[in-house]
Amino acid sequence: MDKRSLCLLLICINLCLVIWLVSVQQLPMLEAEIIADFSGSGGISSSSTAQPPTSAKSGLRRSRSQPNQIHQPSRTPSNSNDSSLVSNTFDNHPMGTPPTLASQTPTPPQSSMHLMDLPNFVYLIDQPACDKDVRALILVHSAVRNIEKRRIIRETWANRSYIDQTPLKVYFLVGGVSAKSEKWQQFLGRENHLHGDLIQGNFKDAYRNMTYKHVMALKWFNEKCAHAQLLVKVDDDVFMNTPQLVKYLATPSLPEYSMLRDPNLMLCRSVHHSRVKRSYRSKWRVTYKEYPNRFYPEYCPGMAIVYAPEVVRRLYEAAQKSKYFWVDDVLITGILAEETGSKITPLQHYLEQKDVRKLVGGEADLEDPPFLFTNHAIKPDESMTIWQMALDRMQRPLLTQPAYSSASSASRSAPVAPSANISEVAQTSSTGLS
Ligand SMILES: *[C@@H]1O[C@H](CO)[C@@H](O)[C@H](O)[C@H]1NC(C)=O
Ligand SMILES: *[C@@H]1O[C@H](CO)[C@@H](O)[C@H](O)[C@H]1NC(C)=O
Ligand SMILES: *[C@@H]1O[C@H](CO)[C@@H](O)[C@H](O)[C@H]1NC(C)=O
Ligand SMILES: CC(=O)N[C@H]1CO[C@H](CO)[C@@H](O)[C@@H]1O
Repeated sequence: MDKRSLCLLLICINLCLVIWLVSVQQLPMLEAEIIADFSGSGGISSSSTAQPPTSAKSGLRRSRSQPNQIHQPSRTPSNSNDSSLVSNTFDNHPMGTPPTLASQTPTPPQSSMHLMDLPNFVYLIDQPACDKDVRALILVHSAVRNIEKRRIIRETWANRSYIDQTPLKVYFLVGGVSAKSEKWQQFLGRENHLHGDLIQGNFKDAYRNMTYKHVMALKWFNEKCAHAQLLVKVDDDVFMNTPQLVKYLATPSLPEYSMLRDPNLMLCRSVHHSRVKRSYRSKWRVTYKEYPNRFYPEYCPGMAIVYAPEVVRRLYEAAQKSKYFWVDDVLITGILAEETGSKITPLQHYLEQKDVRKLVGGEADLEDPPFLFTNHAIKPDESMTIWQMALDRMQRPLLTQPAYSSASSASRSAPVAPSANISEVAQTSSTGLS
């Protein structure tokens, strides 16, 4: 009896010791990883094992990373390719007048330049503010290297020949590449030159930096598109049924029409009672410091979320003051939504993997059931097939005329630089759709 309880006590003490040791050692580990990260290959994927930033550690993280700040244009005026990238950005400025080259001078521009705990946030690639007729802004979260996914999306549900005739606007959000991957930056510059649809922040594009991207989406909408009725946030492996959204926006007799006008809308397939991953084996382990509770609050998985502007504003303001937590959807649509009293509206218009297979296999109709989003991990050929079905359904011969001329003519008084080249490119490279 006595021995037994003594044994138990010893085990307890041991356990406590182990826990304490692990928690104390996290800091030096983090430091080592950051040094390795920045002196190492500098590739985008090399950071995947880095510890997520927390507010307790962010001071350290910042002071270490600042000298290496990736493609901070104001710090690298000597790099001609960087400055050409920046001037390309300014060509797209809504007013058509380049700001007084703040990027070339060491003084930062006056508007709020921080994004959560990042003090020097800037857009490395930017787009003009939304036209008045934009009703829904669709921001697609994409990783720098997901060129193929962006290509498929541009060929299908975000095809400009279609989108430019609708009140929708689609942009892709990417992060920065490390200074050593300049080729990728040049590639992105060219991609944007062709398509004019990238928005790039200067935080490193990394899985554990997704919260920056999400808050950047809120920021961009808030500052450049707040008159629109909706912000749609999707991942680049989701098929978004854009014609269906257009229909809902334009048909007052449908219940969805009024649902999408709810000023408190935050629409998604929410997740309840999700347990926090604590396993030490998991690459994506969340520490107790990062998030202390056992379960997350109800939240919207990031793959597809529809926000009303008022909700975006509230969440953005809360996020700017919030401690960084790398699980972006939990932080923004769970924790901060709770904090700001934003409720989730359950999304019915959604296709599971098996429904996608049925649809693609011809066993179901595009409108039966009607959907706004598919599950994530959609395959290219599935996207192509569903888009072809959507095209077949729309009677108008949408895609016969030269791309982009009709829709953009009305609103474009500002000189948007690449438009001439875009149509050229679109015509010469229209090999894609089967
Ligand atoms: C800029 O990019 C071009 C190719 O696009 C390359 O030939 C040139 O060396 C680059 N210049 C600098 C300073 O990196
Ligand atoms: C949009 O669709 C048209 C017609 O199917 C196609 O020729 C074009 O390449 C598509 N646009 C893009 C950017 O893929
Ligand atoms: C996130 O971005 C910041 C700013 O660019 C960078 O210092 C940090 O290392 C990035 N985090 C990861 C995990 O790559
Ligand atoms: C590649 C290409 O065609 N570039 C053209 C883009 O548009 C400008 C101005 O319209 C031309 O000067 C470029 O030659």
